[in-house]
Amino acid sequence: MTQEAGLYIGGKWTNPRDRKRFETTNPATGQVLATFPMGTAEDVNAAVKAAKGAFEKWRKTPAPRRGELLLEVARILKERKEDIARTVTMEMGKILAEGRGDVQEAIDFFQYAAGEGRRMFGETVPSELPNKACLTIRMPVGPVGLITPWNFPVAIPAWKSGAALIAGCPIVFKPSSLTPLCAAKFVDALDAAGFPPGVVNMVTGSGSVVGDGIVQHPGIRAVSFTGGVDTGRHVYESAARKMIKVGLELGGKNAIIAMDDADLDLLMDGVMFGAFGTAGQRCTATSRLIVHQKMYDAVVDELVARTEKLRVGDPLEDGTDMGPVASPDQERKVLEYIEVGRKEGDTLLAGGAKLKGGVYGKGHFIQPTVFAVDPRKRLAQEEIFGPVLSVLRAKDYEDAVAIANDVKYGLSSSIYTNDLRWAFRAMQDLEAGITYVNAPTIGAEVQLPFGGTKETGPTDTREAGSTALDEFTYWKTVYVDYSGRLQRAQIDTARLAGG
Ligand code: TXE
Repeated sequence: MTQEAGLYIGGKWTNPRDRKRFETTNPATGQVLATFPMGTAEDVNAAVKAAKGAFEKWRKTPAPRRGELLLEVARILKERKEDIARTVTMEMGKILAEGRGDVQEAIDFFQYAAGEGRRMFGETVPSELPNKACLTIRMPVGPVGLITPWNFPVAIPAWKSGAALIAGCPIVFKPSSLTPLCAAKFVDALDAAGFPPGVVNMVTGSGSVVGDGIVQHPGIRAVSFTGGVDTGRHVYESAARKMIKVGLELGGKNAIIAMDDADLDLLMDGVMFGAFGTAGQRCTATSRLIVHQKMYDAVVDELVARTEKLRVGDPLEDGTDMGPVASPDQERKVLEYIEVGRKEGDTLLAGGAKLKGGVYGKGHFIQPTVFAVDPRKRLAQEEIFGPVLSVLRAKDYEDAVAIANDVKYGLSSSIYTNDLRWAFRAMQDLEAGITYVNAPTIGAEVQLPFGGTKETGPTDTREAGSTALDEFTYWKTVYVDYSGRLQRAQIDTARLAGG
């Protein structure tokens, strides 16, 4: 049955009748799952107004108390995990084990962020003057906008909202129009936890009206965005005009380097998971495999054999390795890239076609695909965001690193080797926010910073980890003079206590 869902503003679900509606569908079956209102500028205004109204009370709620609400969200998500995980799988097509992982990541992050409420450290620094204290405290920036994509429809909203809420910032959240049902179920868990009205708000609708409206609204004091590079650049420019903080995470062209001493089985397990997990639609997906020439033939043989064995099908069914891509647009884009590979003369090693008929008849299923590619070709340079892996040959370590770094993105990276020299050099040499050793490019844990360099996004913000608060807070410096007289920094020279 199709659900009729609504907007969440000021602590209430509302379903304005006069809004146009859009559908969210299952990419495996074409079935319509729910309809949502196309939010308007008025809805954005109402949500920002509610968030502004809630700010004073929320920022003054002691952070450990805010943390208790976050723990409650984690508990509720745990209780609802299976239902939300199935919604993730039905709404965007990742296999059920990965759908459960998506929700688990949200639970993990809310538990982690709750603890930040009891840390939120500042610094105490000595003064150059006697009887004077100097310290720093974190200040919440105010209401914030959270704009999220469809590929982690629960985990990414959780990373952003968990950090904003513990910092003391009310949120106005706009989910991707491909996954509003996951977003609504996530917001429903926040609602059940009992945040004060206005602290949590969600408006569904188009990027150009709701997304842009949030970024440009004068009441929004920071924006956290995950999505495509072009949209991210636009958000960055708008945010710069308002001089507000902005966190951007815009994708990658992540590589695994396979050195000649790599353990072949371990490498192949990692490559298959990294390249074809979530049908390659992760910002950290392994989209390039750079192989030392001495290993190249053995790796390619094994890669082709394993890729051809992958079971593509119903993502809800046990035993399926890969589901559909998330939407008709995703399907079109991935098939276009496969065509680019053919036209540019890359060697197709496996897959390369849309799957049709039978269980595939109504869905967006694409064969897991492998091409042998030269480093400057488009398949080796551009983010495909689908189940297409490019294999490249390298002469030696230096050549492999040069190829790995020769792209415009810098999110995740990996090296498989048992030689400490290569492992430690790669940690320094790879231009990326994340480097794995003997593990694929995916698998971030919530207690560590997450983000990239180059066109993946500005390096001054990082989601997750102890850095998560930086996106939503600024530093206040406090001087407390308890000398009882005017003391002048840099001018007074008698600096003995009581002097
Ligand atoms: O992204 P968009 P899409 C990449 C990936 C994918 C491509 C397109 O290559 O194929 O982007 O995906 C909102 N102002 N990534 O179309 O359009 C939009 O409604 C403010 C990589 O989904 O960037 C959605 O909520 N917001 C990525 C969000 O931005 C706007 C994950 C992302 O949408 C807006 C997803 C505007 N003008 C896609 N226009 C990753 N880094 O993992 C749209 N939006």
